[in-house]
Amino acid sequence: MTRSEELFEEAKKYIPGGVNSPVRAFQSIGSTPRFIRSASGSHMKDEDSIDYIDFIGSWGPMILGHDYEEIRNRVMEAIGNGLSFGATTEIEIKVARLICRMVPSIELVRMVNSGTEAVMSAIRVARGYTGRDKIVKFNGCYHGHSDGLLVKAGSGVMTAGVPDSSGVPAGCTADTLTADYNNLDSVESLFQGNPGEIAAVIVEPVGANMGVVLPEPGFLEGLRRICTENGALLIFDEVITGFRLAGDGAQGYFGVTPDLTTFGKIIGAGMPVGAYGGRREIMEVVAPLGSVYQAGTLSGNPVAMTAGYTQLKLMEDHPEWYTNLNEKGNKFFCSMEEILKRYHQPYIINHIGSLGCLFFTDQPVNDYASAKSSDTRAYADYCNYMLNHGIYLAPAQFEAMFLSTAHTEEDLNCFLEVFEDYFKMKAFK
Ligand code: KE4
Repeated sequence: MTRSEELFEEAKKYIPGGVNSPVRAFQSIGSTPRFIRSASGSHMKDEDSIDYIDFIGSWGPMILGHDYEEIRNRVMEAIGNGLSFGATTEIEIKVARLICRMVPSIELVRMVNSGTEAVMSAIRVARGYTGRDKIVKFNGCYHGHSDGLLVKAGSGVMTAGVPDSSGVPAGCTADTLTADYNNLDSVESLFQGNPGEIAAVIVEPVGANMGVVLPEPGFLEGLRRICTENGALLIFDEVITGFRLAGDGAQGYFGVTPDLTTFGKIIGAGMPVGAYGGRREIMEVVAPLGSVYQAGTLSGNPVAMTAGYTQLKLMEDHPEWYTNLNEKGNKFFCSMEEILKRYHQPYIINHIGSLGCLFFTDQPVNDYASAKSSDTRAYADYCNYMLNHGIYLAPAQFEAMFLSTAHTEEDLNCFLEVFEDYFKMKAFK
C-alpha cells in the first residue's frame, strides 16, 4: 500500500469521503487521491515522496506558484503580530484600496472567507438593491455551494429551479432560473417570462467549471445590454478569472463592465479569502451602512490579507507577468493541440491565457450540453496516466488546467513529452 492509500483509508474514518472538498476524492478518475506533503514553485511532493508538476495550483490561487518567497516572508511577519483580532486592521484597507485600484468597476469591496460566501453575499446585495427576488445563472457555471445556486441544469427556463443537491428545500431554488451559456435568447426569454422580477444575472465570464468554455463574441456584451435594459444587475463571478486573465480580470480582458464582481482564490494567495464589490451606490446597501446583512468572524483576517495583498501587489507591480503568462499559456495549449493533430486524436482543447481544458469529445464545446458530450472514462484513463508520470491534473473532466508564472519551459516540455507518449500509444493501440 502506498502512504497515500494508507492515509486515504484513515481519512475516511473521520472525514466524509476522506476529503474536505469532493473533487479531491478522485472519484471520477477512480484512483487514490495523492496526499500532498509540500509544494514549491510549480511542483508538489506527495507523502510517498513522488514529485509532480502541478497544473491545478490549488484550483487557481497559486498564480505565482507555491511557496513564493516574498509571500511566505510577509505571512510569517504577520503571524508574529497575532493570527486574528476580530477588529479592523490597516492591511484590510490596503487590500481593499488595491482591489479598487486594479479593478475600476469596484468602488467598495467587502472581504469574506471563500468564493461561495462572496457569491451568496453578492446575490443578497443584488436582491436588496433591486428589491427583486429572481436570479439567472447558467447551466454548467458553478458559483459555490450556497443553497440557491445548487440548481439542476435546464430546470429554470420559465419555471422555478429544482435543487441539484439533497438537503436544499425547493423554496431555496424557486427563484433561481437557468439559461444556457453563449445563448442570449435563453436569457431574453427568461426576462420576457419574468418581467420586473429578475434581480441579477450571474455568470462566469469564462466558464471554468464545465471545463473551460469561452464566451462567444457578443455574449458578455449581450448580457450587459439585457441587464441594463431590464434594470437587473450583472454579476461577474471572477473567483477564477479575477486577477488571472489580467490585472483587471475578465472584465478588463473582454471590456465588459459588470455591476458587481465576486473574487476568491488569487486574492488570498492560498489563504481562505473571498470578496465581493461593485459600484458605491450598490455596495452601500451592505451593513452596517445599509440593510443587507453580511458578516464573518475571520473576514479580513490580517494573515490572509497579508498573503493576498502581497500577491496582488506583485501582480500590479509586474503587469508584464500577465503578458508573459498568457503568451506562455497560449503557446503551451497550442502545442497540445499540435500533438493531438499529429496523432489524429480528434479531441478539443479550449484555452484562454493560463486556463485550459482538454475535452474528450470531437465536437466544439461552447456550453454545458456540448461539454457533457465528453467521454469522462477516456479522461480518467488519460488523467491517471499523466498522474502516474508525474503530472498533476484536475481529477475530473469538467475542471480547468491552471498555469502559473512558476511553470518553466522545462516543466511544460516535460508535460508535452508525457502527453505525446500517451496519445502516440493511444493512436497505435
Ligand atoms: P470556494 O467557496 O470554493 O472558495 O469558491 C466557490 C467558487 C465560486 N465561483 C467559481 C467560479 C468557482 O470556480 C468556485 C470554486 N471553484 C472550484 C473549482 N472548480 C473549487 C474546488 C473545489 O470545489 O474543491
